Amino acid sequence: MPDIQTTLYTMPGTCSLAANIALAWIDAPVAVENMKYGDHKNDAYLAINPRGKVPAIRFADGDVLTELSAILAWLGAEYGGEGYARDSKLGRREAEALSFMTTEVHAAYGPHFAAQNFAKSESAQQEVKQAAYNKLGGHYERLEDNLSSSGGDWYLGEKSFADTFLYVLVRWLDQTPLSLEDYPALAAHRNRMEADAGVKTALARQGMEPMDAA
Ligand SMILES: N[C@@H](CCC(=O)N[C@@H](CS)C(=O)NCC(=O)O)C(=O)O
Repeated sequence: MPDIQTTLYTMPGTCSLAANIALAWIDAPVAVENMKYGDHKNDAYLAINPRGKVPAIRFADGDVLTELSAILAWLGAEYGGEGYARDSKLGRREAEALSFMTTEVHAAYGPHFAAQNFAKSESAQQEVKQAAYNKLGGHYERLEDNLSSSGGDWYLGEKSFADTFLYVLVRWLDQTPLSLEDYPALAAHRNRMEADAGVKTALARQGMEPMDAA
């Protein structure tokens, strides 16, 4: 009998969308609770994740799992079947890709999302933001090269959870001075993802729209 009380907590526009897409792809029996921005700092959610960040999964027994890459690994192991098996070459590459996306790309967005944590004055904040965009430009080049050398359809040559996080990161690029026009493989990947039924389901669950896929 599926554990219907296990719940994934998400918030619009955030990296939690990747876990939400993964849920849709493997049809895992996990409920989704999409909070509105701000509710992640309310007592009710802080009791679940005291760091006030999404995503988090709360299990029926009250245990809580945070960190997107750990959540994706658990989903793959528990519900992924052979398609998302972890003890395969694809599984190893997926873990590598998700680590890079988390620790390098996501982390490099720090000054973009919260420049005040890095510098005090407006001009110093602009400087740290610019430094972040320079770094991100290099990261997106690496993502573009990896995707292209895998054939262009899927980040690792086959559909994997790496594609879910890549899609989120490509959406975020639009908020920066970087241009998706400079990354044609990433642009095509975004369009492929937005034609996918699971991505549509996850976007709707999170109250989000596809980007212009023209
Ligand atoms: N290392 C964490 C990062 C989680 C994280 O930073 N989540 C962001 C959304 S993408 C968040 O909840 N931000 C809200 C805040 O910090 O106020 C992970 O990979 O899950």
